[in-house]
Amino acid sequence: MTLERRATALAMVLATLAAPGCKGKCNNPGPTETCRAPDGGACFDIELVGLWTAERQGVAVPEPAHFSTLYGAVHDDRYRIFAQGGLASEGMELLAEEGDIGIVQNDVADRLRTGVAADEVCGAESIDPTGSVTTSIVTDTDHTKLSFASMVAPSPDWFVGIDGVELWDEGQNAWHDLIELDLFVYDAGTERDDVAFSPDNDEQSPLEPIAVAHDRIFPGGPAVARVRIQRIR
Ligand SMILES: [Ca+2]
Ligand SMILES: [Ca+2]
Repeated sequence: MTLERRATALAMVLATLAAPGCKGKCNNPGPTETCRAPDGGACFDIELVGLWTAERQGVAVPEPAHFSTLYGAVHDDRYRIFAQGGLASEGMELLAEEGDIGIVQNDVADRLRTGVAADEVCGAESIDPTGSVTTSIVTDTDHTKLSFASMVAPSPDWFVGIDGVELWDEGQNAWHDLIELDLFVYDAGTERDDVAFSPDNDEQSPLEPIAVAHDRIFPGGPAVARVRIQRIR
């Protein structure tokens, strides 16, 4: 790393540390006691719970199974982390194949700067198959959609995630207090699945649309994880 790069990296770290409220920091999940929502805004805890066992799924759990860094954003309708039926972005390809959030995180940083996103979702680096992680977000009424993704690892290009779940209850004209969702496995359509639970497959060429692949991977199996989105403030 050059000195210049090091200085830039340090500036980014300091900018993160200086962030106000309960703005999530990567790999630093935690409670939201200190979260201060803006007027009309809200703070939410986001808990991902792994439910991945051989008993539930009827398929042996590979070694070393985990869910990769939980990453995403709370945003307005100008952002999508992924779309079922659409092609994966470069960032989603990297996240789904390697568990690497780098490109998606840079994209979210741009969205934070330009007002498209209000906060990032950033959980632990690795979540055990039956482990859990809790992270928090703060948002306002201009940014009511929640999206995130996490690689199902090891795998070719499989992930769990949500795409623009609405945190604002239009009917009640209020924030939702609690949303719980079952998570099923998506295929990002970027790597072939010739060897299941292996990262060493050929590229998918041409790319295929993102699709739910849960029943192919875990025939008849229930959700592999669950997310609990709870309003704190
Ligand atoms: Ca695939
Ligand atoms: Ca690829």
